[in-house]
Amino acid sequence: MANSGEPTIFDKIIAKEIPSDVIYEDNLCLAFRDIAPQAKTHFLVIPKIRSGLTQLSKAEEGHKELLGHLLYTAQKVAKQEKLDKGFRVVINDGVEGCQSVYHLHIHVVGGQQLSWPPG
Ligand code: DGP
Repeated sequence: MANSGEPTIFDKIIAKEIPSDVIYEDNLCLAFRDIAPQAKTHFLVIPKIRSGLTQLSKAEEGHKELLGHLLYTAQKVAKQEKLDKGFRVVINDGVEGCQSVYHLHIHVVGGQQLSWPPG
């Protein structure tokens, strides 16, 4: 889907209008398990208020603090999930980056040996 800035499925997850397996929540962000896990552990960290951040490449100066918080939260929840041997953080951006939901999200995958490079 193109980047329209329209509400996405993640707005419904934030509003608890559709169920999700939430594993962390604070005033700024939400972490929940991906519906189509690509590894033994796969969760997403998303801002609760999208504030123009449909994708990483739309980031502006004013988003820096939120971006830092999301990344900090990703590693915090990785620890909570006991990904002690390592994990991978991915942000898909745009069409060629295979982004499908236009509400910024950080993928965290792990819980098994990963390979590199990705496809
Ligand atoms: P991306 O391709 O980077 O835009 O990743 C979007 C991810 O969102 C994808 O891995 C699947 C996940 N996803 C899409 N819809 C839902 C949903 O309704 N619930 C959950 N938990 N995850 C979803």
